Amino acid sequence: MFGTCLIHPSEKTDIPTVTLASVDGLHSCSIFTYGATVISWINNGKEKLFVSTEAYMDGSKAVRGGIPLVFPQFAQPNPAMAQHGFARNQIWEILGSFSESDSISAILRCKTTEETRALWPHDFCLLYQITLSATKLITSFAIYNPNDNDIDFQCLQHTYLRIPHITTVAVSGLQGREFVDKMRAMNKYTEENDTICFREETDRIYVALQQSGDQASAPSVVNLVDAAIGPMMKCTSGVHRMEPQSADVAQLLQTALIDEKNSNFWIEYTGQWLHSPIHEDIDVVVWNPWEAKAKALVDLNDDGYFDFVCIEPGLVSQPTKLAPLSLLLLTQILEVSN
Ligand code: TA6
Repeated sequence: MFGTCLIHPSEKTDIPTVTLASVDGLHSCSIFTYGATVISWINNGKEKLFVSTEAYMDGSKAVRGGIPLVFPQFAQPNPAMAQHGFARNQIWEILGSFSESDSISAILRCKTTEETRALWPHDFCLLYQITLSATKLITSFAIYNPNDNDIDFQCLQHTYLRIPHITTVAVSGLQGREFVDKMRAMNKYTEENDTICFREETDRIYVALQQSGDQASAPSVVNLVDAAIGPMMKCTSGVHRMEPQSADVAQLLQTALIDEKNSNFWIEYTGQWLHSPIHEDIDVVVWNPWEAKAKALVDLNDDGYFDFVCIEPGLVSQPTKLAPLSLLLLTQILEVSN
């Protein structure tokens, strides 16, 4: 057996936390059910994610760090809804966990509430599968559309990667992509460099490479490298879209994903997709707040910007449309390079 799953109270609130841990004690991952926020990923005894020392961990505010989930909006196109939407502020339910020979997974779910409907007048079902293994953390964020009509939304995994120092790391793998630069009036540019270094506030949306025809595009592969350590983390991400193959599958999907609390169907229905090649490329946001913005953020310690870079896979450069009874899966594979 690779690992175990434990549900326990959190440090500063009774809102539960799920902790996946390898039986050898070397690897673990903790998911605060407030926002289904991964707040820790320890690989070979070393923490790989950044959480601010000033982060609110009592369920009163989205966690500053870890992997907050963004849905149904990125930034604040709808000013009546919180920046980055409401998914990271809901308490998610724990559907279950399952163990494979080389990994342990947990599955959480978030469904429509009165509060969300007042903010966004559509039904939805979000599912989140977190898989811990000896070399990887795989986070699969699924959006299911139970409505009779299409829904349009943005979604993203806002991943804060822990680093030795912001001036010694570089991000590679985005050369040739167009990006929207939030620091230059949202103007569009093309990335000329094979590595991106950080010397000022950086806030860019690198846009997914468009599929040509029905040619599936490759997933995004971004590498985080440190001048002293060398390659640190390989971040692979992409999208699967699943339309129900038939009416009875649609009914089964509707019942299982919305009405039942067990995770078995989710595992069976999506299991084959989770391990299949990723079909579609994805946007990647790269962010570091630098000094001034770090000082302005109440839940980020002033020098916290030295210690992280955000590499955030999502569908944010334009709203994504999802047909009725269909499911979109946004998968992030974080693989430790050393
Ligand atoms: O993903 C980058 C970004 O959109 C930045 O513009 C910055 O606002 C960051 O997200 C953090 O947003 P938050 O709402 O968590 O403070």
